[in-house]
Formats: sequence, C-alpha cells, structure tokens
Amino acid sequence: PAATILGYPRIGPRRELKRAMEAYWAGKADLAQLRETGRRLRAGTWTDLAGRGLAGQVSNTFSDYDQVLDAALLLGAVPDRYRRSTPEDTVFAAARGADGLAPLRMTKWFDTNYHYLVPEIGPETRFRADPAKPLAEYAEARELGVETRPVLLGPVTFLLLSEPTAGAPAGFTPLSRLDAVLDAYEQILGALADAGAGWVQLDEPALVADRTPDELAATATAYRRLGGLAHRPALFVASYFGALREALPVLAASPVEAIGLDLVRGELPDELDVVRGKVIVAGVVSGRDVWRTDATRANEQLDRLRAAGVPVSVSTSCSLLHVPYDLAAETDLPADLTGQLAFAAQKVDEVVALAAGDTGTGTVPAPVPAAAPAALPPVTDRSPYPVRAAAQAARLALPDLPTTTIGSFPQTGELRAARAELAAGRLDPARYDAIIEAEIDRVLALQEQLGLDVLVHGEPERNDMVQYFAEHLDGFAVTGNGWVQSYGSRCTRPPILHGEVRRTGPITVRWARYAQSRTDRPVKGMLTGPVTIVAWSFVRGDLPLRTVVHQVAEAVRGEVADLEAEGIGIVQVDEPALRELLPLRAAERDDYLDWAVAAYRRATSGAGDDTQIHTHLCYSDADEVLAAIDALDADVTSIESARSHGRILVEPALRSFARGLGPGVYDIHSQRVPSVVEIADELRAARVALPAGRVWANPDCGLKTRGYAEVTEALRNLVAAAREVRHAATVPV
Ligand code: THG
Ligand code: ZN
Repeated sequence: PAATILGYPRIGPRRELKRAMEAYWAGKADLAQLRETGRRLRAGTWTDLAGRGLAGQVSNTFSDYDQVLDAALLLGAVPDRYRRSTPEDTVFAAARGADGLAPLRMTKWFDTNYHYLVPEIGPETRFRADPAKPLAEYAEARELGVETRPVLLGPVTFLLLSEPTAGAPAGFTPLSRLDAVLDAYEQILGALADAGAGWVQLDEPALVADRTPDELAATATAYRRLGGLAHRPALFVASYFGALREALPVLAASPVEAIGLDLVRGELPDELDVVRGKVIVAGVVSGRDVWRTDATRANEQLDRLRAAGVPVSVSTSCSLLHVPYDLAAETDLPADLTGQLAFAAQKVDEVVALAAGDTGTGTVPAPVPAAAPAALPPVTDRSPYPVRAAAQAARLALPDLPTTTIGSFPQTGELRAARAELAAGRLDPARYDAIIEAEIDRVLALQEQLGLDVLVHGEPERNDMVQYFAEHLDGFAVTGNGWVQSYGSRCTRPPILHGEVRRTGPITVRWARYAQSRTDRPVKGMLTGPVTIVAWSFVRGDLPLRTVVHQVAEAVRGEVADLEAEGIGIVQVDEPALRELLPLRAAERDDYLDWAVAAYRRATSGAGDDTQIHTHLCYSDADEVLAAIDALDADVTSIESARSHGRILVEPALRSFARGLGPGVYDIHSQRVPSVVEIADELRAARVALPAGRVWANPDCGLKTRGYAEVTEALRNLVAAAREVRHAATVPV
C-alpha cells in the first residue's frame, strides 16, 4: 500500500492495558478480563486507523509486556524456569520474576526511553516456532475486515539483543545460533502464508548501528535463506533509528521485496540504483518526536524515489510506540504550540496525506526559531577531588561505608490521589503541602529508625523526576494524557521542550529546607541532570541538542546554588539517561560525551568544596561510558550493578575510578528482598576492588515503584550488612 506505519502504541488511549495488567497481577481481574482488554484495544486501533484512511495496517504490534520477550516466546526460547501454563503467565514470570526467580535483565531499547527484556540464548537453547500470537492477531483483524501485515522482530536483531546464558562457554555469541533460529522463522513465515498474510514485516533496527563483517555476513545469510523460501509472504525488512549504510547493500542484494529506511534520522543514498527492484518504505514521518512533519523535506525525498521509478510506500520513521496516542486528548496546551504538534493519530493522518500527494492539509513547515538563544556564561572547574574530599569529610563526618538511598521512596496511592485532587482544584494547596510534609516526616523517621547515614526526603511531591522539573521551568509544556510506555505497565508523560529554558525561581528548595529542618542527619538535595531532563522530553528540533542541554544545565546550576545557600551539604544531580543518548554509531560518541559531560559540569561546578555532589546512573551497561562518568567529576556516584552481580566492580576502568562509588547492592526492579549475607558479600567485593573509604552502600535505583513492606526489610538488611562489613574492617587481623 502507498501509506503505512511501522507500529502503534498499545498501552491504550487511557492506559487501559496498564490498569488491566496491574489488576491481573493483583489478583483483582482474571485472565479472561485481561485478554478482553487487549482485544478491545487492538480492535479500537484498527478501526480508528481504517477511519483515518490508512490502508497499510499492521498486526502483532500489541504486546502484553514487551515485543522482544514476545519474540523469544515466538521462537520457543524463553528459559524453561519461567514456563507457566499460559503465554501471559510465562511472559509475566520472565518480565517480573516469580516464585523466588529473578526476572530477565531489562535494558534500553536502542536510544529510546523504552525498555526491553534481554533474551538469554546459549548453545543448548532449543528453538521451537510458536506462531500462535501473530496468527491470532492477524485473524482477529481480518474478522474486523482489516487486512494486516504481521510485524515480527527480525532474526538478526533478536540474536544481537540477546545475551549468552549463564552456562554458555566464554566467547559464545547468540548470533552463532542463527541457523537454528532461521529454522523457526521458516516455519513461522510458512504458517503466516497459510493464514493468508500477503506481507510480513521483519524489524531489524540493530542494522543501523556499527556492525562487524561477520554480522553483515549473518544478515546476508538470514535474508538469502528467508527470501529463498518457496512458501512465504512477501518480506519487508524494516530498519529504523538511523541510516543503514553498509547494511543497505546487503539487504538490497537479498531476495526480500521491501526495505524500510528511516529518512528522518537518515537520508536516501546518493545513488538509488542500489535499491533497484525493491519497494522502499520511506520513513518520512518521525516516530520519535511530537512535531508535525516538514512536508517540503518529506516530499523532496519521496519525489526523488518516484522520479527514479522506485516503488514507494510512505511511512513513519519507526513504530509510533514512542509517541502519545492523540493530540485531541489534550485540552490545556498553548494554542500556538498545538498547531505545531502531531501525536500518533496525527502522524497517521500525515502519512495518509503525503501518500495522497495532498501536501496542503496534513502537514506544515517546521517552525522557524524566533531568535538566537542567549549565550551562556563560561564555567570553571571545581577544586581537585582530594581538596573537596577533605572539606566534605570535615563538614559531614560520615562513617566508613556510609549508607544511603537513591532518592525516591514508594509513591503511595494517597499521594497520587492528593496530586490529582490538587490539579483538579478540589484540594487546597496548603492542605496538599501539609500532606507532603507529613509524608516527608514519615520517610525521615523510617530512615532514622533504620539507621541510614545520609537521608532523603523521598520525593513525595514529584510525579516523575523529569516531568516535575518541566512543570517548574519556562520553555516546557506538559501534557495531560500524553503517556508513552516505558516498560510493562509503566508509562511517562514526556514534557515538550519547545522554547528557551529558564528557571524563574527555586524549585526544590522549599522541600529540602523542610526536610533538613526535621533531622540532624544530612539530607540530600535531589535534582535531575540536564542530559536526562532533555533525553526524557520531546525536544525542539530547531536548535542543536547540545545547546538545549546546556540551557537546562544553567537552570540546574541555579538550583544547586539555591540549595547550597539554604545550608544543604549534599546535592545529588542524577544523570540516568547519560548512556541512553549515546549515538548508535561509534564515530559520533566522543563528541556527544564531550558536550554531555560539559553540561553536567556546568550544572554542578558552582558547588563549594565542602558541598558533596552525588550522581546516580541506571543500567549496568554503563561500562561503555565509564570514562565519561569519571569525567562528570561528581564526588560520589551510585550505579546499578545488582543485576550484573558486581561485574561492574571488576572493570579495570572502575578500579581506577578516583572518587566515591556506591555500587547498587539491592536490585529494586524485583520484589525480592536481598539477605544480609548477600549484601555483605557485595560490599566486601566492592572494598576489595576499590580504595578504602570510597565505597557507599545503597540500593541500585530509586524506590518509587516498590512497596513499603519490602523496602523496609531490604533497607534494614542493607544497614545491617554495611555495619557488619564496617565493623569487621576495624577489627585487627
Ligand atoms: N522517569 C522518566 N523516565 C524514566 C524513568 C523515570 N526512564 C527510565 C526509568 N525511569 C523507567 N522507569 C520508570 C519507572 C516508573 C515509572 C515510569 C518509568 C512510573 N510511572 C508511573 C506509572 O506508570 O504508573 C506514572 C508516573 C507519573 O504519574 O508521572 O512509575 O523515572 N521520565
Ligand atoms: Zn536508577
């Protein structure tokens, strides 16, 4: 078809799937109710998109949790330990853990804020095609009179995203199992052809990153083999999140019928002869932002293809999973901004309009920047770390192996309800403040009682660590219903950064002052770093990203200064998204890390020597950016390592890490409570790997998604473990 999309949101226009999943997990709904919600959401999407005139519809883009985990299930490759009697329960066991089992590792989907579950593949993994889900969704759409193209994760990306099983021999790579995986894909394609599917979409976003000659050869093997099948649907290989470059000739030489190109982040090749004989699915409408499409640029690319006689289908640059459903659900956005925006539904309208050659109605030119942004003042570095460390030790007088938490405490239903009431104008602001203060008192009392050394106020006033700052800074707009799935049932409402970013007054100081007034122990001031605020927002496209990030950094710098002036001795500026924005191509990484680190230092370098700056980073694959983390020059860094079992601690780069380090010793992404013995072992390992006096004891992330019962128990164990290790160290041997 002339118009198509690569995928669509699935959590529900009103997060119906989130509610249904959470009710099912809580035992408040049965499986039939969960399935019925899914069925209604799929039907709603197909019907809505058909009404918008979209001919090229897709199926199997729905998921009960995650599309990568679905692919593992499709191939029969979910580890046996998670197998349950229904596909849903198998998925939830693998995604959330069950019966004392830790879940699969979860990590970022390329450079997005979506997270997938990492399949485990070993030499012994048995693959068995299980195409029930794509077949059922295909049939379901057909019942509604909608012909669809089933979407599957492609075999190369599936294996490249997988990690070796624990028992796999050193040097084993999941990609070495390609032949066995292709056997399963052959059966799946055959089954879909039998069901009547004319086309299948195979997603291969991994091909837009740097790939070795072996990986490109595997790609050639895969598509030669699948393309060579006698009985199969037409094959459409979709690439997205960047340009294919060296992988393009490989796909073009294979017998697949269509290739999808991201023409927002990438460009058409100079020489179109390479794609001769293929349908090009031209991703000219961005699936990664909320701006209306620049019709001139889109049409230039479409016209080039048409003029060269290449059959073209107009499409989105990637799945629309990463944008909110519908601008029509927003009532409070400024009118001039609304005119520039397109959410998923509007992007479908744009695809349809561009395919019809109707350039006047669906699209507008990109906005022109009003004026050059104000130049930012230069900043100077802080004193050398040893000087700061001495000043901080004198001021804070902390014990060896200090205990702390990352910042957030569980967000209770009452807090969310109070915030909703406040927003609706039904709760008096003074009453809301009193509720927040009472919660801070409760969280401080709990931490004192547990014996933590450095306290936090628990962030009860924040819905989200980025949304909250966006609501208090000029230059951002926030949506009422612009939810985007982050993982499983968890969603965020990315703010829209559309203008010059400015801080008009203190944001967090009121709560930090209150919390510090209630305890003698140090309370950390808690801020979100500039890269993360920008990474988790939709950002204006008319300025370079680095300029926008530095503007945000200047605002954070002002907040750090205000916290210091209030007597706050420890300020944490988190940068969990530092790794996320790392370019997929290695050649672009140093430049990114340079300006990202410079922005962090702009935010924090105004702090005095005796103010301790902390930072926190999520995800164990932070290894890739360890040098940059060091260059952030924070006094104390906490980092996820619980799910990598201390692996990060033996990284040579970390051994040379010159400042305080808190390896996360408690995996907060799982309900499991770690024992004192376990935590003490992790802490001892850290003290072997790192110089004395530099190790902190903390969980590996914020606690907002957990419940109080488990958090209390886990933190009690954490404090006990730290005391045990601390005490043992003072006993002469
Ligand atoms: N905020 C934002 N992005 C994030 C995180 C975050 N990306 C990475 C990581 N943290 C993802 N994890 C989460 C964890 C919890 C929630 C969302 C993403 C969450 N969301 C609430 C929900 O879905 O019920 C809604 C929160 C709200 O009211 O705004 O709990 O922390 N931006
Ligand atoms: Zn974290």
